[in-house]
Amino acid sequence: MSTDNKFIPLTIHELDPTTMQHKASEFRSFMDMRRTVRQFSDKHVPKSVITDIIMTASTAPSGAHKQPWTFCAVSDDDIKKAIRTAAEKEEYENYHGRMTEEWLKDLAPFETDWKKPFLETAPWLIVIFKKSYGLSNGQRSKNYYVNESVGIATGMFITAVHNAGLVALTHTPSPMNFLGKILNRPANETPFLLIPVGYPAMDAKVPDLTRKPENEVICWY
Ligand code: IYR
Repeated sequence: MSTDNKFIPLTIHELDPTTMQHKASEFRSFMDMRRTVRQFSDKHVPKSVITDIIMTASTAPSGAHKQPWTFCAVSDDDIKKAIRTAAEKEEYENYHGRMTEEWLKDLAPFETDWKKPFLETAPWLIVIFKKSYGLSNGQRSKNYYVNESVGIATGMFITAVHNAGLVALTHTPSPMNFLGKILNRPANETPFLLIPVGYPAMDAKVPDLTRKPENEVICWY
């Protein structure tokens, strides 16, 4: 079938099997060192690094290539404070009645609570918004597989943060509608995740976790 669509040759170079195995194993080990961190340093991280990390995330595949995401990068102290205040208000309610006993028990090993100082300490708060539909000059358009697309972009974002030698926290204040208000986002954008990014605090500690082994994660057919 001939169409008027424009296609260009794919540029990717095939690796020899030894190099392939080496790179796959090395990257697995590197990614296995990624940890979610809750104690941040206030050390400066250049805007250009954050730009590269976000634009890496934005290479993610998306439904019909709509790229249905916006990454809001916040370094302004007043906005960070406003986000912290609003998040702590919701989290206080979550930890004092809105979360089930089972949920609180599942969270106990992580020693989280309603206080979120990292929302002011971390040099950058990245608020990822999903675009449930497109909106341009008042015209609505359809987006597809929005949660899948933004979830993949978020995974690539977290990977890019780790690759830059920085740490991140996938934070889920709930409900998150205050983020759209504080950041003055348009009606088609819904907050997806709030991710502080920076250096870990000098004394940062992480829970002693293990990851599931291959036989619990992979089914071969
Ligand atoms: N949103 C709360 C609670 C919380 C929920 C899950 I699931 C976690 O893995 C961690 C925390 C908070 O951010 O504290």
